[in-house]
Order: sequence, then structure tokens, then C-alpha cells
Amino acid sequence: MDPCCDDVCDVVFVGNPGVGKSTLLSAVSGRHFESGLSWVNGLTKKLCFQRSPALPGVRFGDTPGLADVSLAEMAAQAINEAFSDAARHGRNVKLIFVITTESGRLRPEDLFTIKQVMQSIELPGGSRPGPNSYGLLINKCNWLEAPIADEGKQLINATFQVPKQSVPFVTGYTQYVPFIPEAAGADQLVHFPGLIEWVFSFPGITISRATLIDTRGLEEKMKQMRQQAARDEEALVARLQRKHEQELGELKAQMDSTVADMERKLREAQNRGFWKSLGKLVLSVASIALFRVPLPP
Ligand SMILES: Nc1nc2c(ncn2[C@@H]2O[C@H](COP(=O)(O)OP(=O)(O)OP(=O)(O)O)[C@@H](O)[C@H]2O)c(=O)[nH]1
Ligand SMILES: [Mg+2]
Repeated sequence: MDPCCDDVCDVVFVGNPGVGKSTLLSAVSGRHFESGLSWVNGLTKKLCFQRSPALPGVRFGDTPGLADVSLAEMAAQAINEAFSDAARHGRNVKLIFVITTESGRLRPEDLFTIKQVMQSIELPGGSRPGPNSYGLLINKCNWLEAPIADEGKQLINATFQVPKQSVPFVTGYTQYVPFIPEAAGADQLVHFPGLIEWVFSFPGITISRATLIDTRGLEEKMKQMRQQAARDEEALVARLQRKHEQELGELKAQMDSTVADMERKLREAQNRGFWKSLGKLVLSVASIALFRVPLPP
């Protein structure tokens, strides 16, 4: 679905420092969200809403990264402000998490941020967000052309589709964004084909209330998340392997049955040939006996 100028919603980008939230949001909105290199703290320090003239009903919201001890409180407040404001005005929220990978692997701090943020959301009737309540942009993927990229994507997709302690909120709305070399360290508008359409194809949620994320003991909570994520990944890989083996087993059984079927058909054909040959022989013998016809070669 293309964005339409009647759309009324908030597109809110959330994620850890430096993952590329502001860069991608600029690309989606056509407005400038300050981005670039930042070594000490994250670059975006507070909630920033901007509207695009082409889509007057849409507010694009940029937030600071959460999993940075020095920024966490500010980030928690900015995220809470974005959700509370949307709730107050009854605006639909397209919540998009931006994450990155490390050598193709998910980073526990990104899972931590997603879990914390999603746990802070309450929907109408007091319910918690269900499956597909958020979109996920996996940014700066410099491994998409690798021969085993599909395996990596399969594991990442499964991580977000199978509920587990480290990922209790699941989604199928995942999009891989390639690494753009010219975007490095720059604060410029980069074009990411298909990104706007993807963001607006996501239905979004109606938030009724948001609680402030508790950022106390962040380092300890992150340590626990690292351990939990490692355990969950191990279990998921084993599960995928079992599924793979089961699929291989099913394929083998299917092939065995096809081979057995072919062998049966071959035997039947041979038998048919035998009886046909026998019939021919009897006919030939009878012909010789009756009419003295010479035997066929
Ligand atoms: N090479 C490359 N660099 C990227 C890409 N996307 C973002 N960057 C760079 O990554 C750095 C951080 O990008 P930002 O958009 O500022 O990241 P952010 O998530 O908004 O960061 P904070 O505001 O600090 O939380 C910038 O130098 C971007 O130019 C990409 O696809 N390729
Ligand atoms: Mg930023």
C-alpha cells in the first residue's frame, strides 16, 4: 500500500544508538532528521516529531537509543512521550524498531530494547500488544549477498516469529536494509528503494496507555538478557535442525515410496511383457502346428 495524503498516524522509529533510525526516518519522511557519527552519546537526544508536506496527517517521530546507560532515562522519557501523545490524540502508531546485526547475528541489546518498549504499551481494554504489533528494520546488512544469507535470514525471522523469554512479542513484519557505503558517517538523504511502501503497508496499533520504562539496573538487566538470548538461540537452532531433519525424513520417505512405486510398475510391465511374450509363443506354436508357418525370429 502506498502512503496516501489522507493517512493520519504516527510513524515512530525506536532503537539503540547509532543503528540508523534518523537516517532511515529521513529517507521515509523526506524531512531531515539529524544523523551522523557520535562516539560518546547517541546523537538524537529527545523526541522529535516532523511532518512531511506530502503527508500532512502523518507525524514522523525520532527517538534516542535506549540501551545506553547514559542516555537510557532520556530515551525512556522520549519514547513514553511519543506513545502517550499518540494515545491522547487517538492516533494510530506505526512503531518501527531499527536494529543492526554483528557479523550477521542479532545483538542482545536490540532484543532487550524491543522487549522493554513493547512491555510499556497498553492497548484499549488493558490488553498487551499481540503478534505483528511492530515493524522491524534490520539495517546496515552487509551480508545480504553472502551465499549463506538465506540461512541467516531464516534464523533471524524465526527468532522474531517464535515467542520466547528474550522475544515475547513476535512479528512477521521484518525488512532487511542493505548496507549503503556512501551513507557512512554522513548526514545526507539516502534513498532506500521500497522502504516508504513497506512502512505504510504495516497497519500499526492503537495505544491506550504507556508506562515509563524503568531504566534502573540497566547493566544487570542487559547481562541477564545476553544470557537468556544465548539460551533461546541455542534452543531455536536445535528446533530448526529438528525441523530440518524431519523435513529431510519426510522427503526421504516420499522418495522411497516413489522408488517403490516405480519398481512395482516396472515389475507389472515386465509381467505384462512376459504374458504377452508367452501368448505370442503359444500362438506361434499353434500356427506352426496348424499351418506350418515358420517361427518368427
Ligand atoms: N554505511 C552505512 N552507514 C549508515 C547506514 N545507515 C546509517 N548509517 C550511518 O550510521 C550512523 C548513525 O546513523 P544515525 O541515523 O544517526 O543513527 P541513529 O540510530 O539515529 O543514532 P542516535 O541518534 O545516535 O541514536 C551515521 O553515520 C549514518 O550515516 C547504512 O546503511 N550504511
Ligand atoms: Mg538519531
